[in-house]
Amino acid sequence: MGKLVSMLYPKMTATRREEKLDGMWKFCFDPEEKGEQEGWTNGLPGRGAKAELLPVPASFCDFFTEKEKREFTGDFWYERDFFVPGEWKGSRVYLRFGSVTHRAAVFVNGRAVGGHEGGFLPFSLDITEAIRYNETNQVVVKGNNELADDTLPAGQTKILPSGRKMTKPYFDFFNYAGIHRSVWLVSVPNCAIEDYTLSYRLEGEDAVVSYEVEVTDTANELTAGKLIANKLRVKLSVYEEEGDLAAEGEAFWKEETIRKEGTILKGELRVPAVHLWRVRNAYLYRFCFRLYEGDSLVDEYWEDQGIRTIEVKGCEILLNGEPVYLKGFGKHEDSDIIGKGFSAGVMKRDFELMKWIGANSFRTSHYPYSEEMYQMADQEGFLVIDELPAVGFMESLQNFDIAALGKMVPYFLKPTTESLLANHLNALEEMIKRDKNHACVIMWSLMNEPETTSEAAVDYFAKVFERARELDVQKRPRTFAMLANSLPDTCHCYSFSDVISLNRYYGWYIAGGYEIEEAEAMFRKEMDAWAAKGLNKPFIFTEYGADTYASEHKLPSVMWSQEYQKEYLDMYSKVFDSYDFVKGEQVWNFADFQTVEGIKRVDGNKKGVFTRQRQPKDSAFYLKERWESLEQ
Ligand code: GCB
Repeated sequence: MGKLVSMLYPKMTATRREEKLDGMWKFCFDPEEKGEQEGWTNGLPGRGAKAELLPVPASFCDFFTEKEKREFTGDFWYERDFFVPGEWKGSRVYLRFGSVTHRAAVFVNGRAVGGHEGGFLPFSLDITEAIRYNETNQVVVKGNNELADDTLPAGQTKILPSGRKMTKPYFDFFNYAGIHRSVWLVSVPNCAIEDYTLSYRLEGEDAVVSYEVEVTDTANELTAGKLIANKLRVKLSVYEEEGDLAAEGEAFWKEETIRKEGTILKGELRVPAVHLWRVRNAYLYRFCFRLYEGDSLVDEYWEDQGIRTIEVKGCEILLNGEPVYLKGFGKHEDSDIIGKGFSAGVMKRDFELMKWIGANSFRTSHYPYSEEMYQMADQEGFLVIDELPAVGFMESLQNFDIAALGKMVPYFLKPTTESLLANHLNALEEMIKRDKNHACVIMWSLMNEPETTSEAAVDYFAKVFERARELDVQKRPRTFAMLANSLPDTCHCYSFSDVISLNRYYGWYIAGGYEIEEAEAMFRKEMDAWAAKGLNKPFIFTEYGADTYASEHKLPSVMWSQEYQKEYLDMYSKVFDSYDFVKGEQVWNFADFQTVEGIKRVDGNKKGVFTRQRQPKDSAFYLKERWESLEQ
């Protein structure tokens, strides 16, 4: 396996080059797992017109008309050629995958160059030793989409009588797979900026920016002595949106700091009369880091970032010291034909709809989204709850048979718990490393609806929550989305959350339809019980919603009709407005989305306020009115 390297988003700068390898790739299913044996690492079967071609980025599932292809579970392979310019000789060359779901092994010119576990975060592989310059090279990706008790997300792989594998997710979205995000060929100097971290403090009209820059040298080990001897220094220039220089700082490595911090350099600079990044009113500075050796430029990297602070104080969520109220959605990366593949067009439409409806936030349920989503949220001033793919830690939730038989094993007592935790902590580290500098990211959601009613969960939670605090320099609030049975008197884990996030379905899964008045009473009873605890923490609703068929109108309402969705949402609005510690409402879901087939789902989950084609249901107009009348 190759070394996992920098998470920085690929960029052309004075010292860096990138080329997107998106487009049509060769593709092959491998149900018999014979790829390696048959030499597919050197190229897939079917040359020229005999090759099967598939677009990247996209899920492979919905292109096909055969069910065994759509539902395919197991190994699948991609291949394409790429050209490496001769001018890149002397620098490091990487392949950078935005995501391959759920795991990948990568081969360049037949040579194994590394891989990655986890389908929703990027990875870069150093391929310098495997490439030929000024020639065509070949990349082959062996993907796999099987789920297990210790994968993120969690599920099972079942073997059908035909010997075919089938996915049984413990979660409620289709197990789309493939190369879901862009692939890049990247060239970076040997001695390079590996990573940087920003945090902010407001002082009167100014902002004090604390920065850390990590430098690596892949050709020579970078020792403290060398850093000083080579006269390495980093200059940080911060530019206004109009291009004027707002602030500048320069830092050298000094004996004392190096002994303490290794090759990480820390510095501070002051941005006078700062333009703060505000909700739905963003301002982005360009942060440009330049690494010099003496007077010559060694590396340059820049990104546009918003300056803001985020904290929780008592029952308030404070952005730049001012309270915010979250209005928005739990979303999915999901659309027709391309499944979970990234599409800039779908992303743009989603932001336009969220702006139209008066939303100011969303949760990346139930996994970290493509990096472009966070860039756009930074730009548009949306608040993002960034969620790990830690979903399905409650086997019985989707596995109704097991639940019915009462064979529920506390999830965190399973023999797989240790490896689950290892995968979880790994994804946590990758997510925070990737997303830590985004102004839009105001909270980490570390799990969705885990099992919290047994004591065994406590130790697991402690490890995940502590690690998140350790890793995030900005110390953003941490949370997890709580399932219906995680109640004030049953949940052992809510105290880990800085913000209490509830997923609630009173009036849908519990007491739906004409019983909605009973649902409301039960809901209020729960809220009263939380109030009685006096937690002095903000509460937000990360899910509430009712399945609604876009074609169904009925007076009086029935469940599944557009009328009922509005009545349901209105009942929730009234309850939210009765408790002053409620600081946010995110409806489940932004749009209808694909799930596994089953008796509870009609070609997917229909709780969308918009259809899967991104057109409004009636409830969209209800929410627009409410959200436009509420303060931020
Ligand atoms: C939940 C889950 C979400 C489901 C939703 C539903 O609690 O977090 O993944 O899609 O309920 O519609 O049942």
